[in-house]
Amino acid sequence: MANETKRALVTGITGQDGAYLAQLLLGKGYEVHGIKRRSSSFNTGRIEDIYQDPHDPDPRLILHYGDLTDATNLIRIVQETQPHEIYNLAAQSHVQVSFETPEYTANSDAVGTLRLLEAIRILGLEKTARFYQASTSELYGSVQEVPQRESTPFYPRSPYAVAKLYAYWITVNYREAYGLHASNGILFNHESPLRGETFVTRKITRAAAAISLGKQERLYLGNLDASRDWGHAKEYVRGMWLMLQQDEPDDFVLATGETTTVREFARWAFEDAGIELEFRGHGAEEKAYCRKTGKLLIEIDPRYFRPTEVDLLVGDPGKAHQKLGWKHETGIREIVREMVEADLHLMGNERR
Ligand code: NDP
Ligand code: GDR
Repeated sequence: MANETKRALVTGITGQDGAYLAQLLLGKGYEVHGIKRRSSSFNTGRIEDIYQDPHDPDPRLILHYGDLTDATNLIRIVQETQPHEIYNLAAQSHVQVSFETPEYTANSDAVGTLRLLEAIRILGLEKTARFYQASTSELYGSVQEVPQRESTPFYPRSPYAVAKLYAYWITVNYREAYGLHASNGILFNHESPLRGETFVTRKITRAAAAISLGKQERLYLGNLDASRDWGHAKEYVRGMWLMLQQDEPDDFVLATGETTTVREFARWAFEDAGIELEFRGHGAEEKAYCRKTGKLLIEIDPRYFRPTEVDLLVGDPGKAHQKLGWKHETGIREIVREMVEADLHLMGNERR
């Protein structure tokens, strides 16, 4: 394989992490194959900058239609692309939505991972293809230990997390049973201007930008007390790549080691959009007002409360630091600023 171009297959390439990972791999000279779903509208917005016309003489980014719920399709794509590295990032990734669509979530996130692993085995690629599984800090769920590390017991608290628990263990099982170079990245929340609009960080930064520009009146949120360990997506995809460059497969936590409440995140985002917030009240009655004008800007809508919540996540990235040389660089305050600026810009106005 000395001079052979490395080929990577990325499921979920149209998502936040898929876009950053594809960019990283292309920069390293990889030929990148991505699986995208058929959609009635364009779903490749995040990879527009790196998109290559399939008519190019030597395209380095090649997209294939596919779905994690379709085994024959996955087998065919793996057979056609013969990847050296497979990054399984595709998932129904919204925790709250998983309470509404538990069966679909299990099908894509749990059984979908199995289908991809089976494709590798059926095609006899166990010794040539390396596998990355997008595992999650949601596996820790209800707090068992703080900070959470690789040895912390799992206690999933949503259909999403339970599906990801299966995916985690089937990845470990294929490593142990068939000698596959398969690794789990247990990634804590990571954000960026490419973050999906319904996750809380992006929902807040978009609203802060829109409200400051007079384009939105109010923001409705759920649990403001939830605490998350938020890092930058761009740095986390580098950690994924590093895991597949190791001689031995293993499981790693990627996190910053710091945790922030949703309330604090909102306070900073509005501050960066030029609005100082004042929070008053408690629980479902809590509200946030503009300190200067007294205008009500944030209200609680219990619709966003989850049937079972994950209250506190804070990770210990010590193993990744020691074995992969990976460490986060961007702090949460800087991430908030970058996201708000990007949303102000998107809404047609530079920072005022
Ligand atoms: P996104 O929701 O932004 O992207 C998910 C991707 O999966 C999209 O490309 C989506 O396609 C695709 N997808 C969804 N369902 C299917 C399916 N059935 N078949 C094929 N593709 C599908 O997620 P992120 O980029 O934020 O996360 C990447 C992975 O990492 C996910 O597995 C997520 O669960 C996991 N994770 C994320 C963390 C985070 O903080 N971001 C933390 C820990 C784990 P489409 O664009 O068409 O919707
Ligand atoms: P999470 O991300 O569930 O941690 O999963 P999300 O941003 O959806 O929620 C974080 C916390 O914020 C609280 N919250 C709200 N959440 C949303 N989406 N909308 C709201 O209005 C709102 N108000 C408060 C939530 O209750 C929660 O506590 C993300 C996903 O990327 C997963 O795929 C990934 O595995 C984990 O991060 C690590």
